[in-house]
Amino acid sequence: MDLAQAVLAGDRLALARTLSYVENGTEQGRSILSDLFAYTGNAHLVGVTGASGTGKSSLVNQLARYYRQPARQNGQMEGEVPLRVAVVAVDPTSPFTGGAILGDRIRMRDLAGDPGVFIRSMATRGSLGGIASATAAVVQVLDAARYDMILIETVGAGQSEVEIAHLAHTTVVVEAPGLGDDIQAIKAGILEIADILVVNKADLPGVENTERALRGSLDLAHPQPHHFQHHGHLEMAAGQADKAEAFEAIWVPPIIRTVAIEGTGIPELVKAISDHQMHLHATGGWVLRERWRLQTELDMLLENRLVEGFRSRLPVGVYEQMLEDMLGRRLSPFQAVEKLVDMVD
Ligand SMILES: Nc1nc2c(ncn2[C@@H]2O[C@H](COP(=O)(O)OP(=O)(O)O)[C@@H](O)[C@H]2O)c(=O)[nH]1
Ligand SMILES: [Mg+2]
Repeated sequence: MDLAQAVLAGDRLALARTLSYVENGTEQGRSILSDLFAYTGNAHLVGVTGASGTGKSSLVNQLARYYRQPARQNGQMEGEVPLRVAVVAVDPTSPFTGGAILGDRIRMRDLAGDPGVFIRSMATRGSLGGIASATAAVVQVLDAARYDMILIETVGAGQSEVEIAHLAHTTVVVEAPGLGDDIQAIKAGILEIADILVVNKADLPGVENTERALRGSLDLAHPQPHHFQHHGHLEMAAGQADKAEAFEAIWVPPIIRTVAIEGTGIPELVKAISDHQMHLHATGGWVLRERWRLQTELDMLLENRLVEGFRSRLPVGVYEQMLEDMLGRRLSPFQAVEKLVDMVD
């Protein structure tokens, strides 16, 4: 049995090996990915992002535990088997052996014996673009390996989260009180990508302030549906059905309070995640996101491939020379690009 078949058959060792090949971008990894791709597209990908220390790993741990409960208790239909859960931790700010990941490992230990859970920390070397495409590939393998929920934890630091968020169907942005006056998500502009907002550490003082600040910026981002909600269904007089439909297509990110260390608010968060999934399916948003996700990946790979190929065809030293000429203000960046492209064509 080859490695791809072993992954499809649920062999964990084969899965771990495949993930390493794929993460390292080896030829073998690419070939297995191509074999597995037809089996992807079933998992619900949930990104969990926010500043360091807000409690993302603790939340992901609780979510995984929740999804693994017998079906009746986790909100699924009676008789259904618990969901299979994979966790992918991406933390470029901490070295692979660093404290944060070690802490995550300890937290995850109680999940580690469960065959329905698979946990993977990304070895985050290389460029952000490289991390994003490696994460996309790892997620695909887990999807093909029939994990229903794939929770992707990333540290909120700006543009890189936006890139990685493109991977997910549902993006959960985590805030916590007491991390300074500014709301990290607003500062980094990641509020725009939030489908669900979590105010974790709701046991700490300042939770009201954090929630109020989030609500304030949400109102700016989603003025219409909020207005609609305020005036309730009375506004839905005859002739306004079109308007109602338009409103229904808009998803207003709910704000959910949690205490991850106690498991408080986890059922509400699980419900919000499942509501969002249903919303996406009901509105056609799921297909749009799939397209968007795949387009992001295609663009990323195409860009990497073209730039790599292009650079390898440039005569040695030319690129550096262009840079020197730009530094000396003898060439504009546009001129440099034209010259480089002409040289290879
Ligand atoms: N008081 C309190 N502490 C929490 C809560 N959730 C997480 N923590 C603690 O906050 C710290 C950072 O949590 P962690 O999950 O590693 O955050 P991450 O960096 O976002 O992944 C740890 O010491 C957790 O035990 C919470 O709801 N309340
Ligand atoms: Mg963490």
